[in-house]
Amino acid sequence: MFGTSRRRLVGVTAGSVLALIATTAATNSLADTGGPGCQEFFVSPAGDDQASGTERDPWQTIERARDHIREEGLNHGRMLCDITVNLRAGDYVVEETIEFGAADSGTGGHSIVYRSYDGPGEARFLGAKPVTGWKKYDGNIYRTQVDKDELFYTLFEDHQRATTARTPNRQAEDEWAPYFVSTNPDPARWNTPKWLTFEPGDWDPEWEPEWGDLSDAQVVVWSGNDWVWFTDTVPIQNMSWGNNMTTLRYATRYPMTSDEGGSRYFIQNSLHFLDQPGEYYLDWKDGSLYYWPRSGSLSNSTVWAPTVKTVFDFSGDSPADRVHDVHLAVSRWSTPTSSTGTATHGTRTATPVRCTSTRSTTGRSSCRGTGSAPLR
Ligand SMILES: [Ca+2]
Repeated sequence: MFGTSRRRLVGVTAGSVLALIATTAATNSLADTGGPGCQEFFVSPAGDDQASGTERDPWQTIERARDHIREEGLNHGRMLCDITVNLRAGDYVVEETIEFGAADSGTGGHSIVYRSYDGPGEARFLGAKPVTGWKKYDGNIYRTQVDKDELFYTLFEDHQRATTARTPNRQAEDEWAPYFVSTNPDPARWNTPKWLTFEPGDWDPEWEPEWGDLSDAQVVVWSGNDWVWFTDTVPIQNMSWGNNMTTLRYATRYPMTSDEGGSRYFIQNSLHFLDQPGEYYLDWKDGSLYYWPRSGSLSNSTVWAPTVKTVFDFSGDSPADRVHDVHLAVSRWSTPTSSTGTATHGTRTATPVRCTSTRSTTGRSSCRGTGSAPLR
């Protein structure tokens, strides 16, 4: 079902799934975009990369336009005006990060402009792909199969992030509370960060009718008692129900308890914890995915699984040879903002594609667009 690599799926964050086209790396006015004699190309989700790239015969991917400009040398030497790539309305599923290198730069003081032709927000680049094949499993819970080799760590229903099935349940969409708190029965165990002892009644032995049933489950804990600026997410290794204790597969960053008391935590990723709308459980052993839709039914909504961590990547060969004069623009319309200049709509809206220059240890300069638009 998923054609992408595990590498790209690891570490996917909530904000990285969708990138609306917005202005970034803009250094010049866009007032001359698309002027007489300037080359324009068209891309549409319904297009074909074997097409000619015209309005009536558009390409399907932004990469096809980028490659055409690069391979035909349209931006080599001194450009006489901007080159415009018009992105027609629709969803573009991004299965690999879209990369722009120094060879994709504008030249001669002109730019290559990739713009949402049909208006702000109409061309949407989705770092996710639909999950299909759902069938009713039990009550409100649906089930489907995903590729075991390409698992993921988050899920979306339409543009809203789902929650890994957990207990205790979140009391609100914008809160992680409430939590359990680890206990401290034996001061000799304060420095054993692989052992978590729980309050009797917090954990239910029925969660593990057979040995190992909780092997997919994880503890998400703010270890170190009252420290709040990080969490450890650690799989459960085994249970000792008689001692109200679990042994974690890995040590947490700090001890689970101290003389100040226990650490707050919740447990996640078990079918036993899937008991409210918006929760999902992924059985890593056989690739079964379970979800309770917020909408009540999957007939009118789409579930998305992430494909990439970074939607757009602007980079260069060195700090002195960076990609430049490439614009991602919200729309094709220009709006007068003063008597002396114009600005695209993108300069007046939030900028979901963030672009910052960094230098790696290899000296490679990069500028990454990490779609940070909220999915709602
Ligand atoms: Ca739950």
